[in-house]
Amino acid sequence: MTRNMTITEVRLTPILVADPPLLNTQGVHQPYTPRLIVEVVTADGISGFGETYGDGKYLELARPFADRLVGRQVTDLNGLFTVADEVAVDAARVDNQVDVGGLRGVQTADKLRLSVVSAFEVACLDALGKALGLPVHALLGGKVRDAVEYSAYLFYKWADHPGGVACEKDDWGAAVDPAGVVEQARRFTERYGFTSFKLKGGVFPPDEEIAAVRALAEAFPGHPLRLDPNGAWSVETSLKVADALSDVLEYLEDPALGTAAMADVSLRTDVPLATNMCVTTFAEIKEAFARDAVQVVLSDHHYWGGLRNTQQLAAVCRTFGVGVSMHSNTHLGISLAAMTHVASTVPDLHHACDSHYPWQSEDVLTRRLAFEGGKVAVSDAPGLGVEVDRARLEFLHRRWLDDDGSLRDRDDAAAMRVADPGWVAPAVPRW
Ligand code: GKR
Ligand code: MG
Repeated sequence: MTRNMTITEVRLTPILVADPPLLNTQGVHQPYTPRLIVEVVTADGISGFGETYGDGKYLELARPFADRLVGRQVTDLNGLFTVADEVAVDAARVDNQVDVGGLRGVQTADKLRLSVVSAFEVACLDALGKALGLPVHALLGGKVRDAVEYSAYLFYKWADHPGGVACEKDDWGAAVDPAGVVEQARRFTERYGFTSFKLKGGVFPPDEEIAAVRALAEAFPGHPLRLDPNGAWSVETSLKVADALSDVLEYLEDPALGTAAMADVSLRTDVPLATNMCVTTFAEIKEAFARDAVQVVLSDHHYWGGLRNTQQLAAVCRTFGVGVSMHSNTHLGISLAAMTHVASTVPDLHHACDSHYPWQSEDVLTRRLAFEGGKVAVSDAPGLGVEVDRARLEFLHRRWLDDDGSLRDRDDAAAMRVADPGWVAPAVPRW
């Protein structure tokens, strides 16, 4: 049978999804977070879906990108990068050195483009897989494991969003001290079976975060533990924390900001350092690896430019004896499916991947993905193996349409100012 895999239509649906009041060094998550759902439709009427950041700067790129895709083939994955090169980035969007909302390092035009490419690449792979009757992992060369392990992503959090705003209420309660963090971890294990834990730090003075990790180590002896302050500490503070937790940490993630500072820390500690902030593009790899600044790179298909680039990153890491793990930002089930497919194909994945998914009570899927024993089973169904609930998608899009604009760009510092009007995102190093 001849298939027509020409892209005849591309639909972009920006949405707002409920997000709990999770704390990080920049502030607190807003009650709703923007995401963009990308749908490519082929001449045969097959739809493929992808998901990425939904802030204005991504939408501005996604629209001209989508227009250029019509008439191309879903098989032309390399061509997506050519299309990306043609899409201009507003210079004003990339002058900030640290991406406040994403906490993921220096923001460049290329990085913005790649974050958009990733959603289209995933959508094309989903459509291609459905057309061929093959799962996405098969299009990537085939899975080497049947399930992908994820870590419990622990956050300091408040019970409610500040300011009494009307929004979805979560049932996790507050976690602002070691006991609260341990209780949150317990609930993660009970609900999802996670056995490895990551605490988002950079929120409280380092001694308090050391105490929280110590409490986790006591409550879950022998389990892999990570702490990630998103570059909030000086080199000296990073070394102090590394020293205090050296016997319990699997790795310390971005204790200090940038390759130079990470290299300084790395030189003076045996605790492995991981990053999703100083190695976020291929161009940043050479210096970081040459200086032995990091021992683990957290891939993220959203900002590395898709699933195949993630495989390439893993190959480079393997070549240099650097480990691979996976970073996550707020995301829904389409992205979790994509993360799981690509992670299933990476041979040397020895760390549990991060996922914010348990924090999202809303989704655009008819059936949410499940964690069992801390793992997501790798689907063998065609494409990503997920089905989009169009009514849910429309509902979440309606919320985006109805928003007065205040939530369409993620801004954790603005959310924090509701509780603390004088708050400005702290300069780094904070401690
Ligand atoms: O969602 O608050 C958050 C995280 O801090 C996120 O923005 C980071 O990008 O989770 C991420 C990380 O590992 O750095
Ligand atoms: Mg991180």
